[in-house]
Amino acid sequence: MMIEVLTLFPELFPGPLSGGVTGRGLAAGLLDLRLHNLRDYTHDRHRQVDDIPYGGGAGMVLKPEPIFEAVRARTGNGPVILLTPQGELLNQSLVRNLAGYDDLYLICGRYEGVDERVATDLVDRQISIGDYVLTGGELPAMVLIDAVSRLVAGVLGSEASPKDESFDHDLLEYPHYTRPAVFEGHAVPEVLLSGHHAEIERWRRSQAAERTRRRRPDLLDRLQR
Ligand code: 4HQ
Repeated sequence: MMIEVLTLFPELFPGPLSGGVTGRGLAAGLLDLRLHNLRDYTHDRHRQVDDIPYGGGAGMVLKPEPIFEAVRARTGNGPVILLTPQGELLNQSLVRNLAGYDDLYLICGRYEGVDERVATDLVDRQISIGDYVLTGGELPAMVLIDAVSRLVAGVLGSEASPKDESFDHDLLEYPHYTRPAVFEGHAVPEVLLSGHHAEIERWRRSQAAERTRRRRPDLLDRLQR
């Protein structure tokens, strides 16, 4: 899978993507991360990427021309995605959908964001990683790349199995334990030491359901609809 990123800070990448599962995917060429510096798509002496907002107000807005030019120069044909708090919330079902493309093109804003015509007339989707305000779209892009790339065939080794996991059955994960059987006075639940596989399975299902009900009732509401 090829993932292109348009950013004012290409040096932030691969950053945390260079380690672990994603790092191996990149090294093996299963993931092809291509960075584009927004400033390279300007043509004026000052290489200006931003301008003051029409109507006044604080901060600067990214100009449309360099962003349109960069996207029009791309070779891929998968979706063009803008990372923005105004977008649809990223969840595992959206991640699965995105993992089905051969390529993605991610646009990272800075300052107050991008000229609205980028959102209305250039991009295919707007995606948010959560309801908080960051300084730029680069960390959201890395979050999206991490989540998508672990589903790309071959990127995932034995560290995780994308089948039996949180959100793949729309519930939180059951609790996991490893040795020692007693740590600082806290024992591993008896059933897990029993070797009784049917009982263990039943216990894990009920733990997953109960912690979802307590911690994330919104996930259960979504299931009922
Ligand atoms: N941004 N999910 C980029 C975010 C954000 C988010 C704020 C996007 C700053 C310029 N992006 N602008 N949350 O906080 O995607």
